[in-house]
Amino acid sequence: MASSVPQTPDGRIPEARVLIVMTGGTICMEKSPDGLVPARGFLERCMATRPEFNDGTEVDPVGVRTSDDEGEPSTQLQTLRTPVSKYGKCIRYAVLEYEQLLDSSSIDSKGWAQIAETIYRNYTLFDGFVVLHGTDSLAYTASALSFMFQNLGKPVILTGSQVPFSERKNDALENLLDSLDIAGHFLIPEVCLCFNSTLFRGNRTTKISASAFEAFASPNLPPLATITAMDTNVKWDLVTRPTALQPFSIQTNLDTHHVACLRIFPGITPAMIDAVLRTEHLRGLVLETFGAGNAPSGHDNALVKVVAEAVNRGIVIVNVTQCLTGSVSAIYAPGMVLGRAGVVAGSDMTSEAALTKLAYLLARPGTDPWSVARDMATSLRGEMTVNQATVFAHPDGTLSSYATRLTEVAYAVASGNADKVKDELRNDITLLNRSDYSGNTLLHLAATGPDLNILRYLLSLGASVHARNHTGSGRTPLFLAANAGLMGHVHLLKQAGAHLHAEELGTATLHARQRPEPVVLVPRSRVIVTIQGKLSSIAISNWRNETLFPQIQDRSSSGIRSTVHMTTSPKSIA
Ligand code: ASN
Repeated sequence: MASSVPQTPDGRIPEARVLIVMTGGTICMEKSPDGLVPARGFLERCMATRPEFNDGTEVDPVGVRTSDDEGEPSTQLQTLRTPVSKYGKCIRYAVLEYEQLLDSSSIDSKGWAQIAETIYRNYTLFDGFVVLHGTDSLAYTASALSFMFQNLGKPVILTGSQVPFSERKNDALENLLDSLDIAGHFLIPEVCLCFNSTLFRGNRTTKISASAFEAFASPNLPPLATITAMDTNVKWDLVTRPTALQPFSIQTNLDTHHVACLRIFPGITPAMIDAVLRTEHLRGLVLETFGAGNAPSGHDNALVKVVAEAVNRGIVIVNVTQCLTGSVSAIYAPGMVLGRAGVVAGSDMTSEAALTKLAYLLARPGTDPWSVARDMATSLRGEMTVNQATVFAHPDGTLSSYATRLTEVAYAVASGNADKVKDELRNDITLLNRSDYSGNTLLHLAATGPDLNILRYLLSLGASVHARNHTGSGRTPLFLAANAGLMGHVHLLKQAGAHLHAEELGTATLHARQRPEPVVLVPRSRVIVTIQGKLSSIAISNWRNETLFPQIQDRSSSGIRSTVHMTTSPKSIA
């Protein structure tokens, strides 16, 4: 990623749009005679007055959808803009505050549905989302949302704080700033939890402290990113991406009223477990067991018997460990016996993930206990570690060898060499969502490339349809395909959830144009151009400048920026 991105060709600073959704929690709380309670007006009270969050520019309000009505956004919200980041972007954001702000101990599946609907309605209007939420049930909300969002293609970053923003020494400012930065700069298409300078996959988290700033941990998966004053280090090889050719959708109903969680303890009796398992209409139980998945067996195996009977009655029972790290496996006899009784091994899932996943799966139409049990043992959103060999090697080499590999695979995409594309990506999947200096990813190239199968292949690997390059307001692959009149490409991208960004709407026509705009790579070569009417050529010395449009910027040594026009189809004359 380029360390600094200059203005767009028309002189504007690139902008990302982020919607902040305020649900309540300590982050927005104020003191009251009854203790800390959520307070309204977060944007004005806390953000507008801080230079980190407000560069002082007057920005137009932004339209937000607050109801299911399609069409024009119904609510106009005050908008602020951050100063330019070191990534060369401003973040333009609004805060959507819910009518009823809650301490998160009162947030349940109704609140999860409300958040999911807000993001779904406003999905095409923003580049990313930040959800402000109390910490008490944050890991549950993060887990639930990860399942409720199907084919999520944009970052959804949940955060909160242990100390209110209004207190002099707090963790709210940093958590919010980090979350906003991630949502505006990094296309991590997951539900994440950002806390204490660390970005976690949401469904891997658990709250580990009632008071420390280090309030969350992800015991069985390293952080997706760590944030220092100098840098944000994203572990791209850990990031999951949607791979189905389906647009973003949500499932808002979860069967939370018919699932339960039970912690095994020394002395627990089979009768106690049986009583829980006979709760009226119970459909699923998360059993928190000892160590690698063990429960007291006793002499007569009575506990296993009540469990086996419940499984036979159609109750899905999932075995997760009480330990913070490690996973359930059948290495000990008691664990194996539970497995034989039909209990699903929950691998290294947290209780939060297991419970919300169970509620999600049980609410899917046409399910039966068998298919729920099967899917509980499958990783749906990266919530559990599945035993499989590493498919892709990690990037090893130096920056230059990485850039060379990126150039090679980019060439293969642009020239329709499907075998080469597959080979390169099989060796190094992290090339998939990398962009060049112009912000173009492989998908941008494939969107105007000659081979529809390459486009399909990249989508099947999870290439992001929402990546925006540095042309104009930031062009998406869909815009380029539409502009080039490639209707097959347009159709496929839309199937995978692509949409035109708010600022692209009205600029692109989804109809064939006579002369497509070329996107061509010309590394280490020269292209013929005219500069102010004179035939000329410019050397393209490295791969960063290689994606050409009919209009490109010449940053020659004179320092004069002039628009250069192609006289012919751009072609390499290396
Ligand atoms: N009770 C608060 C909540 O979860 C705790 C917090 O946010 N730190 O809403």
